[in-house]
This record gives sequence, structure tokens and C-alpha cells, in this order.
Amino acid sequence: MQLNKLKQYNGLFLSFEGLDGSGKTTQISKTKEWLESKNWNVMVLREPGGTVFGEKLRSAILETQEDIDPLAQAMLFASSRAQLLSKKILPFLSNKNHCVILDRYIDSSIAYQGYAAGLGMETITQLHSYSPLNQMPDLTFYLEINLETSLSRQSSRGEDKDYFEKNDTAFYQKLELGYKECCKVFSERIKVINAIQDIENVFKDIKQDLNDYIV
Ligand code: T5A
Repeated sequence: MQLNKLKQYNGLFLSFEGLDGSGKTTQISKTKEWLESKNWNVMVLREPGGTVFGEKLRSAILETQEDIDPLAQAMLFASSRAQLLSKKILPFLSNKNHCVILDRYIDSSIAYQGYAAGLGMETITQLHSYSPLNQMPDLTFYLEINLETSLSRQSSRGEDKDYFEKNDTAFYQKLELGYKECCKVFSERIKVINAIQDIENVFKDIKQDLNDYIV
């Protein structure tokens, strides 16, 4: 695997991953509040997005009606990510007691573009061997739910489906497989959380893992 961790930051870098509707936004907001109560400075960002340039790329891909080539998707997400790292994440994390919480990161590219869209994990990791994309989080929470839960939580929101949410069951099965592979290959970094539990119990598990990082 090509990903070497050449850490260029001092603060705490967290990312949250999971299928659509796995509860990332919900748990990120609870984590932010909890860390702030312990006097951490916290910045929450989402991918794609988080910068003016990144938000334009987000609309370009999530709102398109056109079929996008998987490599074009991967490079677009990497582009948004590189901008976010160099303009927001790394400057903020140059300080101690500063934490960035990211809603999706490299594991989304591996699962969505690498596995579900068929590019392969190696293509994505190679793309991330260049600076600043080679910066990996200290800790990633994979909020694990099944496909049925993902679909039912998506539909309970009643919003229009974005580019990826329109995919069929076969796509989601490959996506799950991709995430399982990430959890295996990057087992030191990724903590798997049972996200089918109720919101408070999911958060309890997250706090337990996080405790080791904030002493
Ligand atoms: N993408 C992204 C790629 O293909 N490659 C990449 O490299 C990157 C970075 C982004 C899309 O882009 C793709 C992946 C995505 O398809 P997005 O709009 O950011 O899309 O969407 P998501 O990240 O999937 O966010 P969602 O809003 O869909 O899901 P969340 O944030 O995981 O879930 P959340 O917290 O909003 O919860 C969903 C609903 O479930 C309830 C909540 O109240 C809410 O109604 N809920 C629970 N209900 C019961 N029990 C629990 N434990 C619950 N937790 C939450």
C-alpha cells in the first residue's frame, strides 16, 4: 500500500465515514460539542466542499445529471481535498489543542470510486501519495450500518437524491465491500462503530475510542 503517513500537523485530525445516512453529521456535531467542553478548538468540514472552490466542485458532481467517468470523479474529489488540506486543515492543525473533524475523506474515495465505481484501491492510494494529499487522519470512525438502514434513513429525510444516492443495490453492495476492505487495510487508523444503535449509544462508543487521543 502506497500510503505513508508523513505527519505535517500538530493538532488532532479526525474523519467520519459511512454509507449515506449512517449518522456522520449527527455524531460529528456531538463530538464537536464534547471536545469544546474540554477546551479544544474544533473546526468541522465536509467533503467534497469546505472551501469556495470545493463547494463549486461539490455542486458540479452531486447535482449533475450526466454520467461521470470514475477517474474524473476521483480526481475531482482529490482536487477538492487538496485545496481543503492546504487552505484550511493544515493551517488550523499547526496549533496544538486544535481539532479538525472531517465528514468523509480518503476512505470515501476508496469505497465509492475505488470499489463501487471500479477504479481499484491502488489508483486512489497512488493519487494520495502526493503532498498534501498524503496527510492521513489520526483516527477515523467508520459508522457501520446495513443497506436497509441507509435507504430507510435516506428516505425519512424526504430530500431529492444526489448523484450517488441514485445508484442501485449492486453499487451499494460494492460500496460496503470497499469500506470493509478499508477497515481491514487501515485497521490501526479506522475504528468500526456499530451505528445501528441509538444515537446516544453510538456516541458513547465514539467517546470511548477518543479518550485515548485527548489526554
Ligand atoms: N463521495 C464523497 C464520493 O463518492 N467520493 C469522495 O471522495 C467523497 C468525499 C457526499 C457524497 O459524495 C460521495 C459520497 C456521498 O454520496 P453528502 O451530501 O455529504 O454526500 O452525504 P453524506 O455524507 O452521505 O451525508 P448524509 O447526510 O446522507 O448522511 P449522514 O451525515 O451520515 O447522516 P445524518 O447524521 O444526516 O443522519 C441521517 C438521518 O438519520 C438519523 C438522523 O436524524 C437523520 O434523519 N439518524 C439516526 N436515526 C436512528 N439512529 C441513529 N443512530 C441515527 N443517526 C442518525
